[in-house]
Amino acid sequence: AAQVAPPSTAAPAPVPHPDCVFCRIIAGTAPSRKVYENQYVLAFWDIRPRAKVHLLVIPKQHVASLKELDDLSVETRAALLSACVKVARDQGILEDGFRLISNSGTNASQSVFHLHFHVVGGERLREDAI
Ligand code: D5M
Repeated sequence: AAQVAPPSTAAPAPVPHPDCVFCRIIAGTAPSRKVYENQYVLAFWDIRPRAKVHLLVIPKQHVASLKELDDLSVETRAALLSACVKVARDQGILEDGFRLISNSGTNASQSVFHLHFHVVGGERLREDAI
């Protein structure tokens, strides 16, 4: 019988963006403290934590910000939000509450132009912080 390949469920290989530090973290050419990874997303500690727990969740496919969200596959979009909740649970901050933030563009003072969600908690957060 002819061999028929099963349908592939693998995500397409991410296309790294030149000079993007988060693409270098994904490629393994820049260091990070990873906490979770799957075929769509990566989660790691923020280099400048502003709370006891401060993680970043990013898509492996480079897009600059939420403005480009629709350029990501529906699987990646779902994986991003699920990973944020999963890493919060794994860090033990789900029950007491946490904050999920994505700075997008100039008015939000976005500083790294690879979409990322800040997962922040582990302590009482000020209303105007982060
Ligand atoms: O936040 C960008 C965030 O990214 C900021 O909290 C610092 C963090 N950052 C920048 N470079 C790194 C590396 N190399 N590892 C881990 N975290 C990093 P924004 O929302 O764009 O203002």
